[in-house]
Amino acid sequence: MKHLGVTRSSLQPSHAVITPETFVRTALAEWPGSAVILHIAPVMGLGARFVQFTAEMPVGAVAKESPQGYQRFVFVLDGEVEVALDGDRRTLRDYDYVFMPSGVAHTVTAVSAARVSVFEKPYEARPWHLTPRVVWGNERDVEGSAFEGDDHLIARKLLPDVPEFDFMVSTMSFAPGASLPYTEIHYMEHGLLMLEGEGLYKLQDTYHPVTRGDVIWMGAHCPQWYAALGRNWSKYLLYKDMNRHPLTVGGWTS
Ligand code: UGY
Ligand code: MN
Repeated sequence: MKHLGVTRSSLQPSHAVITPETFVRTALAEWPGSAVILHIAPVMGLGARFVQFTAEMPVGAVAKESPQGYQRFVFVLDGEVEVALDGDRRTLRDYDYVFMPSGVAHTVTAVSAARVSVFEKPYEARPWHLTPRVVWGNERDVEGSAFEGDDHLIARKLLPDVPEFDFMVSTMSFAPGASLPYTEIHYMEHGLLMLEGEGLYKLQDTYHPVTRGDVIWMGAHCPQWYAALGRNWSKYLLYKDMNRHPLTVGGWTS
């Protein structure tokens, strides 16, 4: 796909498909020694209000919390990392994850060469809510539910679905041939990483073939629909902001 600059990557006002042949590795001070592929960030200028990146960590690399104390969600793709926070120290591997609220000092240390998928977001506090708590889990231990009644389309919520949390990370698993029941349009935005399988993502007016390793950003109100192709189930990791009034998201007030 690299031949003559050909790529499936596509950046549009309402969405972006970002595929591995266009990934550029960079360095971040909080991730010394790791190669960071910054997929989605407000600097895109398209309205994204969160950050999604992949960190490729050599053995022994140690990452610190994000600069402004943003909330952070870490999902292990390959290898093993040790996460230390609040006197707790846990080894995470294969589809293990941890959510750390704003201001929780922590380190992420690569016990072996590891790849992690990370989402970060400033917390949108509400005076009447408690702040969210630390959450540990493994995607495979999370009970799935049939999405809108379709048992060939399984949704797993990796975080508590309560108002203290201002974003959700979930996985959506599709049997070959299964699809979202209709084209969704909603004010919440998405960050997506294809974990398994392949299919067609319809974004706005374009059908994009997508496969494992691809990243998608869907802005607010981007029309979105997915259908799984191939012979195996496909699965994606999905960030979505939630539980906040649209006139206050991103710090806007009316
Ligand atoms: O719930 C959702 O917003 C989800 N079904 N969207 C998506 O998969 N693009
Ligand atoms: Mn959606």
